[in-house]
Amino acid sequence: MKEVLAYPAQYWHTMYEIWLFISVVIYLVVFLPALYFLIRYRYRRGVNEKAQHVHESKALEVLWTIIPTIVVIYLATQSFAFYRIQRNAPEGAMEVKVTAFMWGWEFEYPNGKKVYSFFNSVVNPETNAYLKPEEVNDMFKAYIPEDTPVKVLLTSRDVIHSFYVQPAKVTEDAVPGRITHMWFQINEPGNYWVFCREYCGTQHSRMAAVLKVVPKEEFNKWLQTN
Ligand SMILES: [Cu+2]
Repeated sequence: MKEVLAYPAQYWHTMYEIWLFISVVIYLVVFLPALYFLIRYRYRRGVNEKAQHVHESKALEVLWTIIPTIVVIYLATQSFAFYRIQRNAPEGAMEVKVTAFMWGWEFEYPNGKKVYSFFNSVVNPETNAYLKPEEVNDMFKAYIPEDTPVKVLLTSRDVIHSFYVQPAKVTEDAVPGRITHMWFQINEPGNYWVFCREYCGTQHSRMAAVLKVVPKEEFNKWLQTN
């Protein structure tokens, strides 16, 4: 296994860890003193009969205004930085045009080669149950070179669909009459699902495709064949 399976999933993963860490720290900073005060100043007959009335602490108020502000600004800017990275494909990314239709996907590669995946190419014709991605016939698979950023130019032939690359944890709407874009990169060879993520009619639940990630030489060889 490579260290990073896919982008931009890795950014969400990092972001998740940052938020988790900060949340846990805030939780402890709030909860532990609260627990301490709860016990320390609990009601005891004859000892702690009345609550104390404390008026104003400038230092404390400044502190608990400034620290959360810094934390929030950090989370916002860090999230926005990751958002920008995942919105803009790295330079030199391979461009693939993807056209969604009821119900399937068309992939067009830079040299004009096309691959079609239909709703009935991802299921077992007898049971109508989903196949495993590696069981899908290779002729319906969109080959993708490993370790390579892929920029997807996306549109639709009929209604709104959404192109969801599962391992990369990224999705983008495919809108008729418009071209939208997204990018992803998968580092580990294998078979990965793409699903439609916008309800689009009867076969929406089977509107899937398989990305077959292969080493670059194998991809180039495949690209040259019809
Ligand atoms: Cu769809």
